[in-house]
Amino acid sequence: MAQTVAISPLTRIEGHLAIHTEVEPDGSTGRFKITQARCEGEMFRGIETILQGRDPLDAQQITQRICGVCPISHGLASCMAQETAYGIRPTRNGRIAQNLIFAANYLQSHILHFYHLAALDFVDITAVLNYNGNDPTLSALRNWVQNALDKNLAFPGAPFLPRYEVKQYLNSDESNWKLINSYVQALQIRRLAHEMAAVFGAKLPHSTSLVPTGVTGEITIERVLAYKARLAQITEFVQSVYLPDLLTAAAAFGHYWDIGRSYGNFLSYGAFRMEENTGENLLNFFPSGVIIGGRFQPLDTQKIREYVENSRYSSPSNLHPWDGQTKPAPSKGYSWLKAPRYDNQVMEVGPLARVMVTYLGPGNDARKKEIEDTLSSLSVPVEKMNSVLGRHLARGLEARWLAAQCVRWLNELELDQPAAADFSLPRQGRGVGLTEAPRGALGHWLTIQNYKIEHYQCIVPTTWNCSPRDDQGRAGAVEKALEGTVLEDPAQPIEAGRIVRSFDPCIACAVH
Ligand code: NFE
Repeated sequence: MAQTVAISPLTRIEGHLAIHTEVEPDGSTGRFKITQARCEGEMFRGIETILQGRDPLDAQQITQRICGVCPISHGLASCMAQETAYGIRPTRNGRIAQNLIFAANYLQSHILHFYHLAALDFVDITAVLNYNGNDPTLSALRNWVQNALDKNLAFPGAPFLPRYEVKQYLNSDESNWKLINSYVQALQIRRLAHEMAAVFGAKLPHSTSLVPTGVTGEITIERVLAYKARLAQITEFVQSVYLPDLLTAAAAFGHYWDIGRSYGNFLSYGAFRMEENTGENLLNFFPSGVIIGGRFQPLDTQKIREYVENSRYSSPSNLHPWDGQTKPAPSKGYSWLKAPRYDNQVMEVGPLARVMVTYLGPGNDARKKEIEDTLSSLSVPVEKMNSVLGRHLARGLEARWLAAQCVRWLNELELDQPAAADFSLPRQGRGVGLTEAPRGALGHWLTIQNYKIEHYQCIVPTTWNCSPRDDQGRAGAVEKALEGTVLEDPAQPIEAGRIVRSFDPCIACAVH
């Protein structure tokens, strides 16, 4: 008989997300299969509405407040939307300094996701109970776990349960212990990444230095060296801790190459500008493009629409973001996320989408080879990238590529040359800023009238991934990835948690 399984709230993500599923017995196996899934974004923000009537220059500050995890991507999308509206371009130093701030935030975000959000789905944290050294963080963690066990409190791996069965975790003490050590080390590495972003970004999480055309600070040798020293430590961590830990988890949970498959349609706007230009169709370090039916197509943003049939909005459905509206209707639909679609298709965005666009699109031969070499070392065909483990692996590859590229960008900075250009605001104009946040395709669409923001719409990565059903009833990407999944035990739906977390959702962003 059909029953419902809910995870509400889903923890170890950003923001408020509930997952409701219907499950049915999977033959006579004693297991259950998800037949339908609903992703419910459970809050409203209204930042697009707050922006109306404000000075356009406020936008890169206000939109950064959409999120504390990926603020730089919002700041940059906003700066680029303003650049196109003002008819200006970044300076060389400005572009590179923005890339360096952004890359630092990416590295921080991917490491955060793997260790501090996702890893506890795979690691038996009780391995820390054997710790008898002097490290204050590990000692505090051990005491916390002991206290939670004594009082039967919720575990970070399963707040809706005392904890999962041990069989769900890495099965060797050595691996669990190694991952717990890395978890603690990763806290320090993320701090370094924030410091590294602040070298050119002035402060984090919400940078005060981002402006259209570049950054407000100067490019000095002290800043270059401060960034470089931190980058060396982070690169070392990515190479000798993050990637090996990722491969340990992949080896132990190999069946997750077959779990969490979405439609296989991928979208990337491209990110990290490689030329002093703005607007659409730029030369980017992460390329833009679309994969539908396994084939690459160039990006055409005219094909984007947002649907609201199942969303908590009374605004018209099927609008392009130039015309998009945000009118809350709390009693309608089942999610505060809209449902963006590209050419009428449901798209997955994020690291996996970028890796697939890199792999199936033109150029980037060295990265294509790296993808192939990594997969063949795991004996996994590229088709299996569309999975829980594929999403984790894509983040690891990106971290390696970005860390290496930052060295080149540092070398390309021109000391004591301007890091931004002068410009004046037009009375009216409109502009679009397209980039790739760590979690995927991010667009800001801006219209200016009488020197004020008349209209502002954002379509955000998690809005794509965690969207509810659209007007045609098609499930969003995460909903699709859940459907068909077999749960060993519906009372402990760890498979569903692992699938949703592999997308690294941020509902604060998604509802913006
Ligand atoms: Ni709030 Fe974000 C990223 C953006 S996700 S984390 O990465 O934009 O929707």
